Amino acid sequence: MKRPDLDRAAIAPELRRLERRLMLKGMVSLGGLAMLSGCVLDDEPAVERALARVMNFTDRAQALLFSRHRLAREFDASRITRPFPFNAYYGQDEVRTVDPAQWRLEVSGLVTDTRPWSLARFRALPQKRQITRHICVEGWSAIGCWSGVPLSVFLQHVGADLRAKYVDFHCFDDYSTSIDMATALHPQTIMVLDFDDAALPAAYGAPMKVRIPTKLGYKNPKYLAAITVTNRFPGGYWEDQGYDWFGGS
Ligand SMILES: Nc1nc2c(c(=O)[nH]1)N[C@H]1C(S)=C(S)[C@@H](COP(=O)(O)O)O[C@H]1N2
Ligand SMILES: [Mo]
Repeated sequence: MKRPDLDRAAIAPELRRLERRLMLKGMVSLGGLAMLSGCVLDDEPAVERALARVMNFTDRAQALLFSRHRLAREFDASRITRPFPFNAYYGQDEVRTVDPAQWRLEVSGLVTDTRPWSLARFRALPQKRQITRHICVEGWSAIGCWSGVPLSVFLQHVGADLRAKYVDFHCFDDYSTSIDMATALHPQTIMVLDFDDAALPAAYGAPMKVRIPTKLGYKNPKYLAAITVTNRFPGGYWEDQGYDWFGGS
């Protein structure tokens, strides 16, 4: 393969910043990206386009490798990390709370029933419990115990079009993320009400978070407020800033 040009002398300072960003994310150098994408990278938009092409390719590869029947590893209770770490795009002193009795989950998009859901309605459904490892791209992981309603059960209740491509999550701390339908239907993807066998604490996403042990930490939304089933690519808070969209763990 002919190595595409990368004229380092012509690289503007913005590109150097971008290259640092790529390296920090443990991805590739600009030269590596030029090789992978077969593009000439002479300005920032060209680099962004090339990066998008490579990430798009790895997302498709990850989606092909993903199996609804391959389970994330589960652990013995003795392995639970205590205290469990807190993380968000802000500090723990800024955690937002809502009255659990007033909270409702908004439902929209490709569903037949858009009535909002109360916590009581989720409590009335059968719950699943898991002890799994949460992996954050910032370089830490922790094992926790979560229980709740499988997302697949909820999607069936609201008459979701299960052939739709995406499930989009919005949170009341202005966070968002989205997943592919195969992951939404995965048996370990659950709408969490309890952490460590007690009501989910504020720090970890009260009153409801979605636990997806087959995905990296940033794809596990806390403080859930709204769910949309859609065919339009939804992105997310970190994904829109360059984190990998598929984000498999
Ligand atoms: N609503 C909301 N969900 C979020 C985040 C956030 O800032 N807001 N951060 C994500 C990231 S990067 C991580 S690592 C986990 C942290 O979850 P924890 O506090 O239970 O460890 O939440 C994810 N979900
Ligand atoms: Mo994270």
